[in-house]
Amino acid sequence: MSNNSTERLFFALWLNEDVRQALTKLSQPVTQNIQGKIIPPENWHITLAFLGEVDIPTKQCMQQVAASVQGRCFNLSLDKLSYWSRTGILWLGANQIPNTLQDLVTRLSTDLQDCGYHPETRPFKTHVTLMRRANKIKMLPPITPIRWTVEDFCLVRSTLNSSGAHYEVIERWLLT
Ligand code: 2AM
Repeated sequence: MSNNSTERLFFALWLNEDVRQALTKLSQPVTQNIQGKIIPPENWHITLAFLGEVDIPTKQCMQQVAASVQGRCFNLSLDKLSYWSRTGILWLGANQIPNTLQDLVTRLSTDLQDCGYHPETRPFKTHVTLMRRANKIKMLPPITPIRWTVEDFCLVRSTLNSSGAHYEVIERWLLT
């Protein structure tokens, strides 16, 4: 739970409008036939580092790290529709992870440790969560890849309201 002095935060790649529209067209015919919780398009993103509840000095430290990263811009082909049966997560991801993206994740998770961040022990998985608690899915259709030129990364605030999680981009850093 958030209180006045902490915020639930994560670093992410935030879909631009073109990619969001293309993914809306791609996902609607798929998710309408599956029972589960559909993640609304305005919440779609790729998490780079989940920070959890952080206080103001920690947030400022993490913002300084983000500003020092100086990552490179890259092309991502979202070409893999998949399902994790254990968690019921339906997701869109990429068969090829650009080195530039992996470098960005590694740099963030290394440098954020100076602010008290505990890095993921699992390898980074590029994914946009489309559904949670999805019922058993036997077959997923082939998809037309969505190309995305990723030009920035963001710090996002997560709050819970009666309809679920609400995400708000609070700062962006350009990839050049
Ligand atoms: P997910 O979509 O794969 O579940 C905000 O909660 C974002 O951070 C979600 O995209 C979620 O990924 C990701 N995340 C990673 N680790 C998390 C954790 N321990 N708790 C909640 N969200 C986490």
